[in-house]
Amino acid sequence: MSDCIFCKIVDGSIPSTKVYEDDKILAFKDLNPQAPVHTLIVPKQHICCADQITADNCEIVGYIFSKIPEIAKSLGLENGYRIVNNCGEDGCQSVKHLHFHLLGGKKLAENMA
Ligand code: DGP
Repeated sequence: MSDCIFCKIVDGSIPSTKVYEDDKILAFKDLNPQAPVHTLIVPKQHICCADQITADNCEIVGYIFSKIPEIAKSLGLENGYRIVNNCGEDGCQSVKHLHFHLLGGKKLAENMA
């Protein structure tokens, strides 16, 4: 999508600090980190949010989760981490391209709401 920030990061027209990339997904450092390690993992295909995951496009979600252990290990998150997805207005999703926050590098707060 031409006006999507994360599509522009995927196509390289907006720079990012890449953590992992293959033909299907990209992981890059969050611009506004909320933890010592804060990486965003996005599908290269544009899916606007978790609410738009369907039987036709859900394979990429499983693929992302299959890669998370490898990405987490490369970031030194041997002691655990948190994966967060914000969806829609009440979920405070600010970028309308499906993404998973991978957070860690310290003991995270228990309260997520
Ligand atoms: P969310 O609120 O779940 O939609 O999170 C969007 C995240 O994206 C937020 O933590 C900040 C990050 N972000 C927004 N714009 C950019 C950008 O241009 N580059 C990078 N690296 N991160 C961005």
